[in-house]
Amino acid sequence: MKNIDSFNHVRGESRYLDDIPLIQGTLFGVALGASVAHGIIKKLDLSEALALEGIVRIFTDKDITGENQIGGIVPDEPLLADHHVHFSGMPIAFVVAETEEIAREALKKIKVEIEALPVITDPREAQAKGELIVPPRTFRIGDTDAAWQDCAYVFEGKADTNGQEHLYIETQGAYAVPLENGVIKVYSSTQGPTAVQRAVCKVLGVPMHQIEVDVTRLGGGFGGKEDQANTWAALCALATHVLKKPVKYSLHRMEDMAMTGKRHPYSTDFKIGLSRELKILAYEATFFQNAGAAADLSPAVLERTLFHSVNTYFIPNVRVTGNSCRTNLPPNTAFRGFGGPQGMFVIEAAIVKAAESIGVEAAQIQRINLNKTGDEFHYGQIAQSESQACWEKALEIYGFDQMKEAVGAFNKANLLHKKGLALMPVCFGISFTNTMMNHARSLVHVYSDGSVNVSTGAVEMGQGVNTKILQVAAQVFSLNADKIRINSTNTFRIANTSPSAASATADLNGKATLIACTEILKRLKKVASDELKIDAKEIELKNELVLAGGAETGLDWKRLVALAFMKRVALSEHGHYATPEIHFDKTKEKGHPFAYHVYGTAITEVTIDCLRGTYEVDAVKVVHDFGTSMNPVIDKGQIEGGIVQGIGWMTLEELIYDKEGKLKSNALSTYKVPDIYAVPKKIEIDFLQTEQDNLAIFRSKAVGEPPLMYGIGAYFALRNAVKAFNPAAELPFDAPMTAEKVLLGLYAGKY
Ligand code: LUZ
Ligand code: MOS
Repeated sequence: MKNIDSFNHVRGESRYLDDIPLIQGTLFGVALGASVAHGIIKKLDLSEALALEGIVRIFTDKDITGENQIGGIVPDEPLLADHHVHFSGMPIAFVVAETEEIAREALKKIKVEIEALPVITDPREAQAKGELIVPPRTFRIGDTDAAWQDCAYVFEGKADTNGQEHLYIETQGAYAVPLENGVIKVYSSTQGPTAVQRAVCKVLGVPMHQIEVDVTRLGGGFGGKEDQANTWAALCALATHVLKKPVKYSLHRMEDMAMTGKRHPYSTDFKIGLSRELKILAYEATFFQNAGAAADLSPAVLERTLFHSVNTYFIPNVRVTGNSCRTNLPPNTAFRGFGGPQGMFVIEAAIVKAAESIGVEAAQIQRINLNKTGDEFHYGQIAQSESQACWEKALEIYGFDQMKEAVGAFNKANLLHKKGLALMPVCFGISFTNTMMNHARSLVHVYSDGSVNVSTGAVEMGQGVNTKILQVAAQVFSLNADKIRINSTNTFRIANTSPSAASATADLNGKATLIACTEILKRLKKVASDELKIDAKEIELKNELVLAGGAETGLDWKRLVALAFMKRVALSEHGHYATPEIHFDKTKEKGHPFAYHVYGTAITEVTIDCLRGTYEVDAVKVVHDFGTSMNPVIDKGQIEGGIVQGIGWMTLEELIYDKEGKLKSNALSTYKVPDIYAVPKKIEIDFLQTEQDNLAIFRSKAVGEPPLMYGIGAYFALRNAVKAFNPAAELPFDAPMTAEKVLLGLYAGKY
């Protein structure tokens, strides 16, 4: 079954926020962002801007009718700056005008004087000055202090990863429309309709039943719209609340890049100890997360870094500590992987450091330390592992030994081009780490004509979740896809949703849909049983027909539904699903936080040009643990996209803030994302289909985030290629590995 949106997408008919037909009288808002990263607002002169014809109003913090607060986990983020600005791009004022052009014209006429204060951009500096968002957390197992003595090898080092711009194709935006009785309908490009509803209610000072948030689909989210769609929705809704007019704001790309947070950069110290047989006996890491100027989701992101800090290895003695450091960057936020990739990069760097120092291949250390079913993670959960299965299958089906030989032969034969290989095993936990967020609801209506309409809390952002939810309803009712529609995501239909995030959306909302459909099916079977005078246990729906004991009954879906309606049987159901079994005790930092883990192994091969430092990714070959994929086409697309996005983070995408906290890489001319030339020449994906039961919908494991981490393999493959040219190069673990860094590495120490 292909993605149900594919037809509309290729015809340009899919509707995004900016495609919503405007209501007469709509006004247009634009936010004014701070021009410095830290300072005190001394003067804000709006007079010249207000004098422009067509300006309706300029909102500042003084105009907020409720609370000037949009912080989620920690209430530390004003919607509009009061006296203080904390990051460059922080919204100071919201201009509302009759046209967008006038609003943008007015922006230039606002006079702001800000007295600059010292700017911190480095998380280690922030930590040293006591600027932490929340107290540090430490996860541990065993006793690392005692374990070092048993180690034949101990290595220490530092590993840094940079941030990443989400670059969803559809920028952030919102459109607020007044309904009657003070109700406001907010169209928002958000992964979290309820998060938007909460933020709007807080800022306006109104109850949640007054704010309807509606989302048809997003042109990408990647985590950037889990929390950070709130700002624009709150600004538009505030203006609508005060002016009683529809207000829209759809951000320009450069505004979006400058004002919104990104993946968190991290700087980390590590220490790894191994036995003579290369078993990792102990591992320690201290993470310095660059949270930016406010908490946003940083504490949760940091928590996932700690969870995934040993990747897919079993290590008996672990102590990992995370610091969430307050700096003067825009608040960094969720990004596909949610801190997991940052944690995994460090353990992989530690393994490579150990391998290079001992003089063995990293793959040797990786392989013998892969976890097995029954091993305990440092946070207490017992692994149900496919780690070795994925690894061994990848080596075998892709002929890793031959690949290695071929690369060796190539490197012998070529002076100015070198190839590098790396293996990247991955293990990613599925569930929100915050246990209370793991529930969802689905509202299923069967109409009297037999057509079906499903609403859930899932937001379609290109990942295909609506297709999967439709498949659930189609399978339970045994209907053709064309009988089923998936509604927009709407807070008046489905309440208290968790954001579409954590790779868990299809599982949570799919299971709620399964529950609702199964309940309706039970009633329909009862109707058929009464009508046919056959035991309900004998009744089965198949291909829109009602069968009894496998034989046709003359009753079909349409007639059965009509009959049920005549008999006044409820044809709607609201299903609720909460993930069972999961729990986590933060006082002990132990528990069973994940419904299950997703495993996989990627082999990456790259070629570098040793004159220019440029490179190509020749191939990424993966064995991925899908459980039993319910939609191989969509799942393959997710893996391919994840790999490319991960490679981008690890190689090309270089986020640059200057010392003043200003974003220099603020457009696509200065921030390089993967294009068609940068994607691997070859991507092969093998489905590890497993039979044992799991908590995924139809046993089809979550696929959104795990593949991003395969991209980490590209970093280490490039490193190996550089070493093939210049074995003496001292290369810091400092991602991304841009062409510039490759070039510096190739000639390091040579001239
Ligand atoms: N969002 C969140 C996430 O709020 N909690 C999580 O655990 C998570 N994990 C991955 C991606 N987004
Ligand atoms: Mo996400 S990083 O699953 O919003």
